[in-house]
Amino acid sequence: MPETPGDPGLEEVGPLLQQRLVRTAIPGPRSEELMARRRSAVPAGVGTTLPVFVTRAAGGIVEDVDGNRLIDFGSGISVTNVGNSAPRVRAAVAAQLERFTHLCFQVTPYLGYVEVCEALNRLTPGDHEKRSFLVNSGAEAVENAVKVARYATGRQAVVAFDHGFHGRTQLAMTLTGKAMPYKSGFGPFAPEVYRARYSDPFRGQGQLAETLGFLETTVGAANVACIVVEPIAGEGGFVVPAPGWLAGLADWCRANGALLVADEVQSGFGRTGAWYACEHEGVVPDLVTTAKSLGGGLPIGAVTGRAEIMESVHPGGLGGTFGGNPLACAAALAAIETIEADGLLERANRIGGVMTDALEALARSHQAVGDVRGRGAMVAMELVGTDGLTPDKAAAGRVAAACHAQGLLVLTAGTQGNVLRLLPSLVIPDDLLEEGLGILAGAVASDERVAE
Ligand code: PLZ
Repeated sequence: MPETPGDPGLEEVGPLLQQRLVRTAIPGPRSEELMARRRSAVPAGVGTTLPVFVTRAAGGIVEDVDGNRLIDFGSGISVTNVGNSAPRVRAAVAAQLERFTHLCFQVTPYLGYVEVCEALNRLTPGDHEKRSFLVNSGAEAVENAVKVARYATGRQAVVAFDHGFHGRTQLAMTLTGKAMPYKSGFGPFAPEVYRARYSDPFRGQGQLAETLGFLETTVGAANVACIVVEPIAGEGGFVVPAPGWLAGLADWCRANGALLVADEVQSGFGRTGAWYACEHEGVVPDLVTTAKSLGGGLPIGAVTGRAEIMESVHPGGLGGTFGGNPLACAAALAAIETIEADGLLERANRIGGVMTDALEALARSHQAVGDVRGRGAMVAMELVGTDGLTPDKAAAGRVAAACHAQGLLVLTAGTQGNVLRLLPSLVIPDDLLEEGLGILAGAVASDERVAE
């Protein structure tokens, strides 16, 4: 246990030494060998951000087969907010493993599933009566939220946004706003999906009036079942909408009998220093999707919504074989307890403050950093050309590669691929956070020298 809340000690993250170590080229020879095996067994369509094979991971470190220890600023795309070796999660899963691995909640219920739903009903925004049900992934959560919204409203049109990412299944892919690599060649897409402009203050796009005008004119207010929106666009580049935009959508939905679905798969579950990113805007959505960090590393997703909306669906209309798997439920309850007992929301804000200060300092000294944005521990910078606006995807790729070579795992993002996003676990030790930010700053500085 950490001695002070939000200040995890090394004991808490297990025996894996919380120190960066670069012993070989990255990837090293063993990883190269395993990558060759991967290439013969797994299609290239499943991408690889950093081709190192991992043996252990905890706190702020991933250790690879060549003995390198990398600082992890990705946390499995914000899945391991509580760390990828959280003691409570490990213990809860081990205990559940002794009892049973699976029953199927629709066949015979078990308490863990109900407890996760009770917790989500408590933690999601709004104090109205709610219901939740559990699925296996973010995409499945989004698909189900739309199913429920269509059923409850008796309407078909679904509105999504550019910069949006909602998953890789048919409907979730259709809702996603970026062709390559997510949609190109994978059509036809699901019908009755309309795409509006997302609010992007840096580029001055997507004013509320424009978005609402689109809903009224192009879609038709009476046709809209739901608006599916990320409170902060995740894969789209951590775009934080202009203040009031999200609330404007919520008001419009309420006035027009449509439902607001907040896709909090990436932004939720403590990442932004609140349980849900909507809270920063005082917005209470009708339906909320949760996945990623909900399971403390195990696969689980959820749809939470107003009781009257969720109860509209007939018995048997919702579910799935694996949804709310007992091990994943045990992990989720332990992840919730960890966030609450260890003060990880406060820790997300502290981490976010450190990251934002570092990136803003970089933006002041390097013209290539066009924008720094985010909330809590969900922070990104956009790399741009000499005009301060044109997206520079190549620069983002070079900076990420330079970080990887020095043992810092960073992720890119952005509709134009020019964003570097920081998503460390909320239990990353302070010194690793600082060290990683130093490596990133060095990579931006040397890249600018190359570019000149
Ligand atoms: N909604 C907001 O961020 C997943 C995608 C990684 P699944 N984001 C990471 C990739 O390249 O596929 C995501 C998200 C938001 C939905 C999803 C989908 O969640 O658990 O990947 O299905």
